[in-house]
Amino acid sequence: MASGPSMMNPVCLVKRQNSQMTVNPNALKILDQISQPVVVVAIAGPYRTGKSYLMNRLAGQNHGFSLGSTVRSETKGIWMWCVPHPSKESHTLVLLDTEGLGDVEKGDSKSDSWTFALAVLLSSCLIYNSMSTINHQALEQLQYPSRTGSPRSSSLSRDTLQGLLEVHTACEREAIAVFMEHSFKDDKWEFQKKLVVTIQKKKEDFLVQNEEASVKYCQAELQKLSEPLTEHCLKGTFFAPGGHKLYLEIRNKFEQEYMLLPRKGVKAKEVLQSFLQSQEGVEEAILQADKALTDGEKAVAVERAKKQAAERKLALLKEKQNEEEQKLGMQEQSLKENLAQLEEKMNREREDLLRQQEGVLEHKLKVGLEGPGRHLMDDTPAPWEERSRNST
Ligand SMILES: Nc1nc2c(ncn2[C@@H]2O[C@H](COP(=O)(O)OP(=O)(O)OP(=O)(O)O)[C@@H](O)[C@H]2O)c(=O)[nH]1
Ligand SMILES: [Mg+2]
Repeated sequence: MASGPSMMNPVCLVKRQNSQMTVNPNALKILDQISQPVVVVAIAGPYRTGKSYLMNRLAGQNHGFSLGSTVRSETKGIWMWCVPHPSKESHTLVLLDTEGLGDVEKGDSKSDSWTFALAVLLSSCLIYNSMSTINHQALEQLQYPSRTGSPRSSSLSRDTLQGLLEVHTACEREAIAVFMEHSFKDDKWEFQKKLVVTIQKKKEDFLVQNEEASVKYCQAELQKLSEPLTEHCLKGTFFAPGGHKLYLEIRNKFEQEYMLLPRKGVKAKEVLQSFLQSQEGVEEAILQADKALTDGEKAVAVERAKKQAAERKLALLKEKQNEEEQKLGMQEQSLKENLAQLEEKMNREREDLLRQQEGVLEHKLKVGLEGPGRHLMDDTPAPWEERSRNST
């Protein structure tokens, strides 16, 4: 049969001395001996907020993780207590109590980050414990698990506009969901509008950054690949009979190499186009200087070059139009996403309100039927009453 835990008291799992953290081998041995499935619950949060107290209660005990009676932080490092799971049979509950964050006497915020990161990574469920409201610093720290947990990479997708917009849509959906979860009394959508503007601005910044990165990369690569062309021009090898044919061969090879280059990004064609445009005069000069060609052949070659240039311009124009349409489509989708999530939130709130009203009604009916004073005579304390009695 799978073996469960047999720990009378918690043990230190990760010891912290200044900024050095070490794992306690004895704690690892205890973990090794557990063959049952485990549920790992870790608690983290500001120092002196009752974390150890709460973990003792989760273990079904009043003692265990040591509680401090002064304002100095009590728990150091990470402590572990493996107990039978209270509701899941043949499961072990691994409780991890961590050192309080933000103790100025410790004077080392790096170990705070390590403690918090370890709590996030080791646990299957993380409790963030704090007194009163969650402050800005807490929110910053809490962003960490969502960032590590997200499978999406934050690096820019430089290949296509579509790719970048897809990443943006997923991020936007997440941002709106977080906003909806935390917003309240935003009756005139004042804050939601601000969110829309902020997200839009961020998206535009990213698009600009993405374009700039692409231009920089393409220009550098183009410079390298076009070296043979430049060298021949400088040496004058193109300005000889058969020079135009040689020029076209080398230029086509350069174009092919450039096209095969990976990860050029959104500005690949535009950068190539402006390079080829700058070459139009050069080609014309080489063509006119080429004595191996008859006037008729030269005229045909000029026409061909003009036609190719016009086709390239048209293709680029179409692509730009396409991109504008994609951007507009995205804006529409963003608006829809905002409205859909807002509607969902309003429906949820309406349902909650209805449930609350039904609850109040039911309670009133019950009190009315049982007669006044019944609830006053009932001296079984509610869980929260019990806790405040114990702790005062
Ligand atoms: N009144 C009251 N006291 C509490 C409550 N929870 C904990 N305490 C008391 O507050 C003191 C600090 O609690 P701990 O559980 O040690 O706090 P902690 O967050 O683990 O502290 P550090 O380990 O130093 O970060 C102890 O004396 C507890 O008995 C509570 O809900 N109400
Ligand atoms: Mg503690």
